Amino acid sequence: MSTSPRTARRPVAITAANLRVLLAAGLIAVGVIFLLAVSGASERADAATRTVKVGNDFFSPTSKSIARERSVTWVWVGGVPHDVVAKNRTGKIIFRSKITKQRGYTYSHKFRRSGTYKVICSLHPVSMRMTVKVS
Ligand SMILES: [Cu+2]
Repeated sequence: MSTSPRTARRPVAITAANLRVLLAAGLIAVGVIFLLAVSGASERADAATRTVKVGNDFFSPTSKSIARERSVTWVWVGGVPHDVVAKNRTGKIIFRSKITKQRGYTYSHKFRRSGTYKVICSLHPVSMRMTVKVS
């Protein structure tokens, strides 16, 4: 009885049909990569518009409008100690960063509820005030 197992695989012949399948797969891969790149770029652009500078002694800009479930990122640029604090009407702290003078330090807060948030620096509460409007 001849039961020689076929261990060697036959090489796949390069036919026109196989080339079409390869070409289609390649095009799909290129398309997916392109879409990922585009969505990544728009995410970054969107994030850039939600950045606030923490300077001496100012926030810039002093007003920000965003959608719910979005974050605002404060970036320290001044080199003098500041913080970022938001309180509600009753004075309860909603969020607060640490006090730091470190340039390049960032603090982000994700806004889950719509409303108008008053943000201050607790060290310079008169000159450093801003508003985040969440819709
Ligand atoms: Cu300050």
